[in-house]
Amino acid sequence: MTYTTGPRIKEMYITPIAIVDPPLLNAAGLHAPYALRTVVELVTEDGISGISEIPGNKDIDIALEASRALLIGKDVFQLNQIRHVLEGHFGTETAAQRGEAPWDQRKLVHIFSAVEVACMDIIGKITERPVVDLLGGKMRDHVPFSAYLFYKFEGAGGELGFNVDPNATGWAAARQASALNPAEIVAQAKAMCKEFGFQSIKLKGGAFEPRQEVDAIIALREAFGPDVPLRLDPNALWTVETAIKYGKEMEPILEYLEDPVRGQANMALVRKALKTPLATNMCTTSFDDIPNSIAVGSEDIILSDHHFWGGLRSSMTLAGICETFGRGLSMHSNSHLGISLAAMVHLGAALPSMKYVLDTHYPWQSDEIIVGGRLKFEEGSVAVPQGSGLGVELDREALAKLHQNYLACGLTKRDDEIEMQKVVPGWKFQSVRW
Ligand code: GKR
Ligand code: MG
Repeated sequence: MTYTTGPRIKEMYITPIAIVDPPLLNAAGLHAPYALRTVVELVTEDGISGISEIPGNKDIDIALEASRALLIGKDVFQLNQIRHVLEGHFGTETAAQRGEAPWDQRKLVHIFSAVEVACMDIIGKITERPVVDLLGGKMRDHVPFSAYLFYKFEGAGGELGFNVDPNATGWAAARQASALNPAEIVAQAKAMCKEFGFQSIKLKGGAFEPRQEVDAIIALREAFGPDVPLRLDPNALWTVETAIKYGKEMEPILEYLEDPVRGQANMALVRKALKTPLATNMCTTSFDDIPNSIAVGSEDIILSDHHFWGGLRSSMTLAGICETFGRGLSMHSNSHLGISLAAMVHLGAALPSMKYVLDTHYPWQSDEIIVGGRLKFEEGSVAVPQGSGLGVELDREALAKLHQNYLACGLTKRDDEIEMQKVVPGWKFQSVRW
């Protein structure tokens, strides 16, 4: 395609949305009936549109609004300049600003990610190439993901809240069932693997005391056998002593143990004591963290996330660093829709190696904002979307409906502690619990 006035950004649309999310439990508490996302659309002077999706948070939306004036008129190909200008305006953020929750709370990385992915979608459309080609090209056609199990209360989320739809069948029924003990976790795993074809399983821990979560891992091993890799993620709630004790017990059956303890120093102690590899999306979460990660040896695998590492090209830089220093690389996720999934798939397809299949929350979501509806999984994998750019287009009707959900639900940021307190009065987040 030829353009007459240059691929310059003319419009930026920022749309917060709320998507149905079931009552999933984690170290920080309980998921609200809706998870928040923000959809960003950039439009060039030639009317070419590029889209992206990031975790929703009112403060980040306000910061995005503040970046609009800096972005209008910029050439979408000049991503280095765009980043420089945004950094100049917002200043730099330290790794410490990530916060103690399982998810990242920095603003700048989210803004970079939103802007870069939308620009790359546009660049792909102009050059008639998929985003994966802009990242150096495809290493695989299908990107494999892991089942992502959660302890949960009975309920479907959204307007149904804790109620259930009695007519639901298959995965829709399992998705709303409770999972509060090893047997229910195994039932959830069977339903999810049957529906999506996953061949690896991750259990989100940190919800119950370690004995129960380790028993669930043992039950999964008995149900699925030794060929299905298993992972457990207590989101840093364990002490070093607890992690070593239960880590040793699970040594024969875990593919990796994710963030058993808080901080690089503690992770390094656990790593020295165990044969099982350690993975993280909590202790090494930014480029600033890399030197100390290498110095102390805090983990074997870094769980990248383009929303938290500042975009797709930064994630490729991280892949290079991991290769150099012998770290494995996989991908972290949060509740998300198809624009994020498409970006994850393009990135996953470009990664030089894929020893550890990627995380995704996608099975827990039922809404969608892309034309054609929800992306399909076959044998646990998603095919790289066809077409230029991200290969997915915004369903504007769905976007409007999900924006209405946002306005109606009254949520402005994720706060799992407050949600948990609605069920267990007085419940408090503890950064280390067991
Ligand atoms: O969705 O509750 C959740 C997870 O706990 C998520 O927020 C984490 O960031 O998936 C994540 C993880 O691997 O730590
Ligand atoms: Mg994690």
